[in-house]
Amino acid sequence: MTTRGFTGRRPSPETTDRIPPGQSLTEDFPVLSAGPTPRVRTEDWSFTLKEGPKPLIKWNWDEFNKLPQTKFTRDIHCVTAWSKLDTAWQGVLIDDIFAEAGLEPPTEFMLAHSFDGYATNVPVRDLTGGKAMIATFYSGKPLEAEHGGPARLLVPHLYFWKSAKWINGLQFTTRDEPGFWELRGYHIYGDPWREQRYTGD
Ligand SMILES: Nc1nc2c(c(=O)[nH]1)N[C@H]1C(S)=C(S)[C@@H](COP(=O)(O)O)O[C@H]1N2
Ligand SMILES: [Mo]
Repeated sequence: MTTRGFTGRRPSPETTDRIPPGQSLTEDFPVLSAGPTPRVRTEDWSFTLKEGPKPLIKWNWDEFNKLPQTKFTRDIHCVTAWSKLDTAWQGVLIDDIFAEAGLEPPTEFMLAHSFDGYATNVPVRDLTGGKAMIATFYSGKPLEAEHGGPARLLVPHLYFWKSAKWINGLQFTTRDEPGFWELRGYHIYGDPWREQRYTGD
């Protein structure tokens, strides 16, 4: 049997390779938030790097947007079982944030913090090496509030709950401290290729 002339919506073998176990492709972009969408005005926005309780450096919106910009096209995978291919983002790499701050990571773990009180933990090595950014544009347009605008963390190789929307800072922690969903049964790390959905997976 041949599938050469097949013109339906079945994913190509190449696409199938990009969908982690238990996931299905979606064309639209679902919105998932634990609470109501905070409306953060850019004049009220700031981003603070902290080591434990100690602030290291803080940028306002205008200062932050002068940092080097990077474009980034990646597949994203939500723990509610949808995956979306080739999503296009623009923002500031975490590498460039650390470089601008003139720091070497003092610990191995971070917590991302957001304006809605949300938090999520990510190892530093998953944020560096070009793997993650603070995104301010999606698909060529300023990031919409529902998807975390004005700025969200984007860590596309982990389940999407790690990509904190409405981010206002990153905090170095000495231990891998669970965030909002990790305290409520989600996996501490969240690798979609190993199906690390829930604690103990
Ligand atoms: N601040 C904040 N970030 C968040 C959330 C949230 O409730 N608050 N939800 C997370 C979850 S569970 C998912 S799946 C993604 C959803 O992002 P989206 O709404 O852009 O699809 O955002 C993550 N980031
Ligand atoms: Mo989610």
